[in-house]
Formats: sequence, structure tokens, C-alpha cells
Amino acid sequence: MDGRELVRSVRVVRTVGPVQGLRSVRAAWRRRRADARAFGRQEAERARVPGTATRAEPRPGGGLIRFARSSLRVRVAAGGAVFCGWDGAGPEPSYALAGACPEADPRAVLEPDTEGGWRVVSERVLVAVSRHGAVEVRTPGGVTLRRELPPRWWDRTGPGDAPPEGGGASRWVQRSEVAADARVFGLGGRAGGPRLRDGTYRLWNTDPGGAFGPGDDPLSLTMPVQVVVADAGTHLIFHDNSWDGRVTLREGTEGAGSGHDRPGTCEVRMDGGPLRYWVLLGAPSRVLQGWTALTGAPALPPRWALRYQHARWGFGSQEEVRRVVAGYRERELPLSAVHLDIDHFDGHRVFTVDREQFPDLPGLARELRADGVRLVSIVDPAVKAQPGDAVYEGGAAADAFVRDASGHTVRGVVWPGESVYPDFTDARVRKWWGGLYAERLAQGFSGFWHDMNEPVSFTVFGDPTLPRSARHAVEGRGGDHREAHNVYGLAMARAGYEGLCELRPEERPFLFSRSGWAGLQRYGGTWSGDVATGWPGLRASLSLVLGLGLCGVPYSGPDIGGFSGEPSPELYLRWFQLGAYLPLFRTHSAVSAGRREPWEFGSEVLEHARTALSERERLLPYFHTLGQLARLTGAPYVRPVWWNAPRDRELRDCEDAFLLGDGLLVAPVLEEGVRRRAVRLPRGRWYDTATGRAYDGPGQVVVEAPLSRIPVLARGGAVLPVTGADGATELEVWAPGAGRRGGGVVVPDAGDGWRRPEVERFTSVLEDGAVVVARQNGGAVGYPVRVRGVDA
Ligand code: NBV
Repeated sequence: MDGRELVRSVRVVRTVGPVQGLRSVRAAWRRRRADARAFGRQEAERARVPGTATRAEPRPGGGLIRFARSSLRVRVAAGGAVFCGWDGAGPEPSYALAGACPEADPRAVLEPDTEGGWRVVSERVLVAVSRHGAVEVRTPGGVTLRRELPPRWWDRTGPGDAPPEGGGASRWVQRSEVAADARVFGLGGRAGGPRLRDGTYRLWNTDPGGAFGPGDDPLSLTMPVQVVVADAGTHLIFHDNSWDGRVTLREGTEGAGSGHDRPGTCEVRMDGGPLRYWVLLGAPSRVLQGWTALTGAPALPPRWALRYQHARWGFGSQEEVRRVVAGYRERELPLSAVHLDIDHFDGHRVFTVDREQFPDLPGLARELRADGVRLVSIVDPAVKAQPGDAVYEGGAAADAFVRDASGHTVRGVVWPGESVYPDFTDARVRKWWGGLYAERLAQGFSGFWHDMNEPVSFTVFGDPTLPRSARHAVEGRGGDHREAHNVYGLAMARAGYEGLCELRPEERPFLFSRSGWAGLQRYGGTWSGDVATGWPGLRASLSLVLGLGLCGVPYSGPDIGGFSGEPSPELYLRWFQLGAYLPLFRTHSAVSAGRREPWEFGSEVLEHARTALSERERLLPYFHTLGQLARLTGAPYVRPVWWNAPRDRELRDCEDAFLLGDGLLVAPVLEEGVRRRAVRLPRGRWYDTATGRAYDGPGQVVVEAPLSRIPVLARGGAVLPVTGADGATELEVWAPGAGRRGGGVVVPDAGDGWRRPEVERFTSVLEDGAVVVARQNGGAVGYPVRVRGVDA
């Protein structure tokens, strides 16, 4: 047991108590034995590299290049996305891809180069393959964005055997080089980012087993997706492989014009699974558009899910829920939803209700709904292994639970005690599970919060999850937990989403999930998980939201105030102020932690929280529009400040501010005692929205950040839909700088169903000192306009 494990085991026993602790010791031994039985014998391994290129055959979008000991399929899709698959790996099947693999670019051609290698030339990208299997991805202008060195496999097949067609049986490693000035973002939700500094990042969804901070890695939602930003251009690389792996990153150094740059390096090392990857290049907005075209449009949260929500582990009773809701109402604080945690279950069993403490949930839901407050339910995947439990019996009858290699149902330990796990990689099981949400809907719940789906089994040593040898359907292909682990949460989200679509077809599902993988956005969003209360946790919260947005999951947010302990009033307020500008705006805390209602921190905090809440309400049409734009274009609500200027190196290194859509720049206060802060501005005119003062970027300015608010700057020319005094949408227009134009988008609310609203585009221009706003395709503007920033 290493140091980390020791800390975990102490935490586990402290969190779950001695009885569960003992069960988890037994489960850990079971897991170890199962894996030892299944993987006990060390198979011989033999290292392999591709060898020399022998010939190449044109194929749609590129070609197949044969090497002495492998083959490489290069395929450029019509939109310019590059697919590379070694050892016969194709783009499908894939848990990440949204549907059919994108069409091949009919104009991409394969041609030999002069050095025994090959190139695939297309309008948007050039892929050069050397005779030893190095692959360069270049812009049409010939600038290299990424150079993959020839991979190396360790085949588990016997010596002399042919490499497995489609890949999968071998461990592999691939090193690559990027520009010396490149910065890397992504890899899912990482607490220590958003810029991923030198180090090794594991690709294995993991419950950190207690509240985490920036130093904890990995967390619940990892993804082999990297967004690389350099002067030469931006690209996204996605290794479509769900196995356990490690990505080691090292930033490059520049030789100050000496020509001795040391490139940035990236090493991807996987325990198995296909060696295949996608590269998308272009401006960040194009890259994210391509990524969502590939992996699916983000589900659009219903409008109420873009407003403020209150969660707590340990409400204890429906009376307590009423009391908290009344607290918001009495103080006239907006509240959109209350989230019920595992304590409202009967004995922590999923899809049940503790009838003593919650005797009439449907009644409570109706009553709250009349006040505009919805109920959201936690849903854990593990099912108590208890004969007589309806979910257990139903699952057993449907043969829904994960089994081990010898056919026995795998048991782990979670909140209800000894538990079994649905195999969500089986379409049949997803269907069964999706149907169980009928019980939740009947209880009056409107939204769903998937937890513990890494999946977790408490453990005092080793990995807090299922045995790696546990068998999964993997969509009929058959496989084990090594392949299924990272997609477990994703597949559970699919089960919930599809179930809800069937059960309540008139409403869009609202679902967010702690764990997931590439493509999670198709079904919903996520949240930070158990971020530790403290200033580092506040910083980690922003890192997670930014990183996930760049990986295609735009809807997320932290536990405001942190999950554990008691934040100081100042920390709570700064967290609340940040949360007001993030898509999921929700307070939440552990059962043992202090309260998180805004009035629990004194009257000053209450008044400032009220300001943040009313600003969020005012910005609701803007948030709604950003949600729609995320669905249409993949652009996240929360974007790094370099989004429109990836070549600005200062912006690339700025981690303490973000763009909210195109129009606003939010500069949260992430340190104690700070009352003014430096803000790095992108090019153009920016207005401090509180003072109206104008600044011209690029450059750094210092702005006031009193306790009452965090700095928010508006881009000159921005047209922002906001809620006017009468509750209807109006346009807030910030004067464009002289000689510049501006604009914005409004997507009106079309309800919580599936109706697709029109996208309305507006322009703004300064003419003779006056701001003129127009609808892009002519016609009346149709909204009241409020101009700000003129003569500022
Ligand atoms: O269900 C209890 C908690 C929940 O409040 C939290 O949001 C999740 O991230 N859950 C984790 C399980 C217990 C963690 C110690």
C-alpha cells in the first residue's frame, strides 16, 4: 500500500463507517483475486515498430500505407478532420462518435513523396507519412502542427503472430512533438489546469475518495482529448481508445532566435485498445465545431437549469427542504431547483424513497413547482444486492448486472452496502435502466444527477472500482472492464437520457453526470464533483469548467462554497460570484459540511449574493442563447480568453479569467483579500460593466474588484440579450470602438420541448457618435435596445 492508498483507506473508513469499511476490505480482496485469476499468467510480450513502408493503396479520403509490420489508414473527412488508424483500426465502432463516421473527402489524394514516404493532400490539411511511420499533420500552408513518431507496440500474441487486425490486444506508446511555444489544454476535467503543465496525466476515471484540490489527478471525467494552441495554429487530437492510459506532457522551450527550439512533447501510453486518433485543425471555434460534428451536439438544458439551484447532501426530511425553499422565498432570492441526495433514498437504495422522512414527495414536488422550484434527484448506478429489492430483482431477471470471468455477478460496496452494477455497455440493459426513471418522474423529479459512476466500489486498497477482469457486453462485441471502465458513466448517461426521452417525450431531459467520456455532451453535462473547500478549490473549479468545455462538454459548474468543511464568508461569496457566470450555478455540500444558503454568511454576503443572483437572472436570455450556440456550433459558454486570439501568447497563459460567450469577459477573484485585480484583455475595446470605463486591448489593466462584485468586462460592439425591467428580453449594446463594428446573436426561448427556435443576428456600428443596431437580414430589431458605453 503506497502513501496515497493509505490516505484513501483512512478516508474511506472515515466516510463510510466501520461496517462498510470491513465490507470494502472483503470486496477489495475479491477484486484482487478475480484479477489474479483472470490475468495471473504473465503473457510473453514482444515489442514491435511499424518497420519500413512497403507500398500504399489509395482509399477514400487518403489511403492505406503498408509497413513491414503494420499498416496505417489515413482518411481525411470532408470537413478536414484527419483519422489515422494503425494495425487495421478504423473509426468505428466508437463510443465517442455520434453516429455515422463523417464522409471521406473525395478530393483528398494519396501521393508518394521523394523519400520513400507518402502524403495525403487535401484542401484543408496535409498529412505526411515518413517511410518509418512518423506522421506529420500540416496546415495547407505547409506548417507542421504535430509530428507523431513511429509507434511501438508490445504484442501479447505469441512471437511471429500477425498483429491483431483492428488493434486491441497490445499495449502501445506513441510520442509526438508540437511547437516549442505550444500550450496544451483538455484531457477532460483536470483540477490543476486549465493549462496542462509538465507531468503525467492518467486516463482512468477515478473517484478521488474525498474532497480534491488542484494537486489531485485523475478525477471522475478523463478523456483522451487534447487541445493544442501554438503560434502555428490550433489543433485537437483525440485518441479514440477507452483503455487505461497515461499522457505525459512536456512544454517546449524556445531558443530565443538561436534556432535551437526544443519542441513540446507528448507521450501517450495505453494498456491496450486500438491505436487510432483524430486530428482537427483550424481556429478554436472551427476545431470545436468539428469536434461536435464528430461526437455530437451538446444536449440543450431546459431554461430552468440555467438558473440558480440549491443542493445538499443531508436535507434529512421534506420539512427541511420546505424550510430551505421558504428561506429563499422570504428573502426574495431566486431559486430554480432543489437537488435531493442519497439521504432521501430508503437505505441508500437507488430508485426508492425514505417514506418516513419524505412521506409525500409528489406532493412536495407539486407544491414547490407552484413556486417555480423543481426537484432534481441523484441517481447512483450501484444496486443493493438484496433479494426483494425491486430494482435488484428486476435487474437480475433481465440479467443486467456485470459478471466476472467465471460468470458470477460482481459485487462491490457502495452506500447501500454490498451492491451489483448494471452493465450499461449493453443496449438491453440501458433500455431496462432507462425505464426505471418512470419511478423518479412519478415522484415528481424534473432532473437527474448521476453520481458514483466511475463506477465506484469503496476500497481500502487498490483501485476503487470493479475488477479489471469483470466482463462487459461492449455493444455485443464482448470485453472487460479495462475497456468498459472509462465509458461506464457515458453509457449510463445514455441509458438515462434515452429512457427519459421515451418516458417524457415532450420535454428535453436534464441530466448531469460525474463521470463520462468523449461524447458525454450528447446526453447532458457534468459538475466538479467533490471539490475541496478552500481557495485552491475555487481555482480548480474554474480549471475544470474551462477544460471540459474545450473537450466538448459545455454545461458544468462547481459545488459553490466547496463540498467539504466551511468556507469563510469571503470565500463563499467569491465562489458564488464565479458560479453566477458558469452554466451550472449550484451550491452543494457534504452531509458533514457547513450550510451553503446565502444567508448563512452574514448580511453583507447575503446582499452581495443577491446582486450575483439578480445579475444571473438578468443574463438568462444570454445564457440561453449560449446554450443554443453550444448546440449549434460546439462553442462552450465558458471559453478561454485566447478563444478568438490563439496567437496571443499572454492570453494563452492567462488562467484566471474567461470569456462568457463572445460578449463578456469575467475576471473572478480567486484569492483572499483581493479587492482589485489585473485583467489581461484581448484586442479591441472593453468596458468595465460596473463603472462603464473603457479600456483598449490587447494589454493588461487593473480593475476594481470590491467584495460586492467580480469584474466583468463587455466587448465593445457586443449585443447581449438580457432580461429587461418588465421581464421581457431587451438588447444591451456596448458601443463599438471608433471605426469598428460589433454584433451578437439572440436565440429566443422556445420552451423546454424540442422546438428549434430561429437564430437572430444583430449588428452594431458607431455612426456620428451614435450606436446603430440592426437585424442582420433587415427588418425591425424587434427588441428594446439599451446602449451603454457611449462617451464613457
Ligand atoms: O451522494 C453523496 C455525495 C454527493 O453529495 C456528491 O456530490 C458526490 O460527488 N457523493 C459524491 C458520494 C459521497 C462522497 C463522499
